[in-house]
Amino acid sequence: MSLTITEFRDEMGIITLDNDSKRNSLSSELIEEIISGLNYFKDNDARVAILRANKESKVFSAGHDINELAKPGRDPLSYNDPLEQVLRAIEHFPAPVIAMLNGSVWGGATELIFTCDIIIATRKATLALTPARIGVPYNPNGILHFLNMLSISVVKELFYTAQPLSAERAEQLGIINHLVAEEELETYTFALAEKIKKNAPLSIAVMKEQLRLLSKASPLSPETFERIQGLRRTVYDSNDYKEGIQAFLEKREPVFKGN
Ligand code: YXS
Repeated sequence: MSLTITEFRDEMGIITLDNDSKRNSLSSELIEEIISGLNYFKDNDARVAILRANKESKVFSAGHDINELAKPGRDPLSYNDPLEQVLRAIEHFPAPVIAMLNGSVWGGATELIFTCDIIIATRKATLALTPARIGVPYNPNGILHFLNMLSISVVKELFYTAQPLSAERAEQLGIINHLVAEEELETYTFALAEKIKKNAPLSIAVMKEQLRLLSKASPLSPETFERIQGLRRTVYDSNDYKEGIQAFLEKREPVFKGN
């Protein structure tokens, strides 16, 4: 049974997350469908792609599928984790990817949205960063995605509180490009997509890749990288990481003890 709906017409691809019973949580299966949809669009010279959920979905995506999080002792956000793969698929997709939001976004799905090129949302959209809620040590590339878009004080607040950011505040902070009324969301998004389609695709593709390369151009010495990995290991080896996952699966609030 498909977890997404993939459409392609007039050089525009649309991927609709369609697994509301599991709040569009980013399972490896759902991620595989997103990546293959993007590959199909690329093979057919799409000039723009739209990533959305169903119209009536209250949750755009609940983030990484917690059932699939690496067991304690292994890095939950390693380079080849499905979430990291879909983030790279969006970053390397040679045309703009527009996120169309009308519901709440959680955890790794918030990074997925930040990785998109343009965000159009209604007031029902909220964005939450949740590693501290689960006991996950977010990864450097992921943190850099947020640091490239926000002041460090806002990034700290989002990571430390794990509280959802309102659409209004996200627009004020420049995360959401356009905040529109619910009844206008589709027409506004498709109209913007049409404007992009009329422009030179090679120019856009190369500017998108330059923006990706320049935004990541922060040199890390091997020693710094290894120190970060060592720090992250103390977290994903911890009892708190185990407790965060267990609490979610048992549908109860976690009790973190700092070890
Ligand atoms: O019990 P059933 O089978 O009906 O399934 C429930 C939930 O277990 C399931 N579900 C998820 N399954 C796997 N991974 C998830 N992230 C996930 N979220 C939800 O969907 C069914 C309905 O969930 P329910 O009853 O809670 O729905 P609700 O409408 O009352 O509440 C919607 C949410 C999104 C507020 C709630 O489901 C929720 O808080 N979900 C977890 C959000 C979250 O903490 N996501 C972070 C995942 S970890 C991650 O993304 C990164 C690793 S990190 O943490 O580092 O950012």
